[in-house]
Amino acid sequence: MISNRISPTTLQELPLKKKTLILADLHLEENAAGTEKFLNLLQQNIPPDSLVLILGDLFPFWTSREFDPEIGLTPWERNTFRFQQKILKAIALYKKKGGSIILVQGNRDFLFRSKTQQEQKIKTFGWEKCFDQVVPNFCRLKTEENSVFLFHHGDIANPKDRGYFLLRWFVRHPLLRKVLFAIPQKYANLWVYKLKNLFYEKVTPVPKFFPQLAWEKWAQKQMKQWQADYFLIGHFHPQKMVQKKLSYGKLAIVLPAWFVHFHYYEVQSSGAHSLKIWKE
Ligand SMILES: [Mn+2]
Repeated sequence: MISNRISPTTLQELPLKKKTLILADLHLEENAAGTEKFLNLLQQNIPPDSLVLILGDLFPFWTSREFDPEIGLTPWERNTFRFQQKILKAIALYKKKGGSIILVQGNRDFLFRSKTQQEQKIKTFGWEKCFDQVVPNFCRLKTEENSVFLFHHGDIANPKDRGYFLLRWFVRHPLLRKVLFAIPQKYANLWVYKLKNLFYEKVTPVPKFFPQLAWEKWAQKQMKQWQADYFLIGHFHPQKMVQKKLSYGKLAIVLPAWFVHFHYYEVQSSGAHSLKIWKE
């Protein structure tokens, strides 16, 4: 029932750059190595004419509304908000200097802000300052040699993960967004943290196992629908990259999480592609 209502039907085409760096599941936290490496990646050594593609779950939990850390929050929560603002500002600076960065929405990225006039009166750290695009579902990249790379966060790969389907439907619901923008800041702050605790600690903790068969079936279907040669997702945090050659000679890939060993995938405009580790 739920899966029908939220079945993904949209596809966004990505601009082809000389290099596309795909980072999945960053889960950026304060004083974590993954955070330092990510800031380092933004601050140096990315060649011009490249694209950073965030494949979902930028933080353990965040929304694009600029909450007031001084209101109604515990010290730990205040620090979390301040930390996130610091990272978002670094991303905004990277973009301001001419970098390209696109976010594929994961199950931990809440983007409540829409562009209606009413909501624009609410103070937000608009995602427009940080990302060239935010992709809600699938996106696709065509290389010079016409090979097609398809991307998705991957949280709907396993139909048995009812919690994730419910979560996805709920947090993307326009009504929830309206409510969270309409109520006073103090209550919005608290509600967001209540939602976080409800969903991420009780209903859907980090996936415990990798549903190989469900993923293969889903990947095959999506690759056929979107005419892809390669299909990359994150979400499942495998220890090593998972690869599956599908029956018609196409390749489905599950990327390891960035925050573990700083893995990312690189696709060049020529079509050359490989898994790499950020060593700076
Ligand atoms: Mn995820």
